Amino acid sequence: MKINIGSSTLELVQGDITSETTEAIVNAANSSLLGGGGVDGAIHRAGGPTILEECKKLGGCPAGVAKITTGGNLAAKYVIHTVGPIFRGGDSGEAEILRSAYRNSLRTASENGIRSLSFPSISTGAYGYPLEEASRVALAEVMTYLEEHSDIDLVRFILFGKHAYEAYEKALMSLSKEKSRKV
Ligand code: AR6
Repeated sequence: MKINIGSSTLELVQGDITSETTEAIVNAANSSLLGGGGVDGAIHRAGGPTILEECKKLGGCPAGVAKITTGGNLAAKYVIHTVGPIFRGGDSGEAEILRSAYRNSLRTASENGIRSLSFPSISTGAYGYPLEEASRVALAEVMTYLEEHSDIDLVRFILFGKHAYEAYEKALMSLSKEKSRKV
């Protein structure tokens, strides 16, 4: 599924983010930035040891913040590492931290002249954020950023499996409807 926001495109794809050809891919890391499981493990395995070498020099990354390294052996030129919230029921500021992880990743892309980037579904694996809620937060934040900034041409969400893809598709359809009603 694909929608246009101003001159930018927002696209949902089912797949593996390590084979993405956008200029940057976003990693759902942990605060140490020293690797882990899930999408983080997959990115470090596919990208090779130079990504970890660069991460070691970054001094970690608090939840909601984003940092950048090169892409090592990946097709993507850069990896933007961000850290989502650990879900603790929803009343501990998780949504704001998740919004800020997306916003700061997009800002990092803009600051580095990156015009296309791909996101995984941050926090919805090991960190336990329910997919239905996380997909709305993620898409709403990216849509707002693209409405306000024209420097990024393409944002893709790479959803790992049918269940994640369908959750994002449902959220995007409902958010697009809500926006068109407001216009
Ligand atoms: N491509 C795209 N998405 C993927 C891939 C892949 N290759 N592999 C997994 N996913 P998670 P989190 C999806 O656990 O919840 C790590 O250990 C996965 O199905 O990777 O933010 C870090 O080091 C899920 O939908 O990240 C942290 O300690 C989504 O990516 C912790 O996990 C996120 O799942 C971060 O947890």
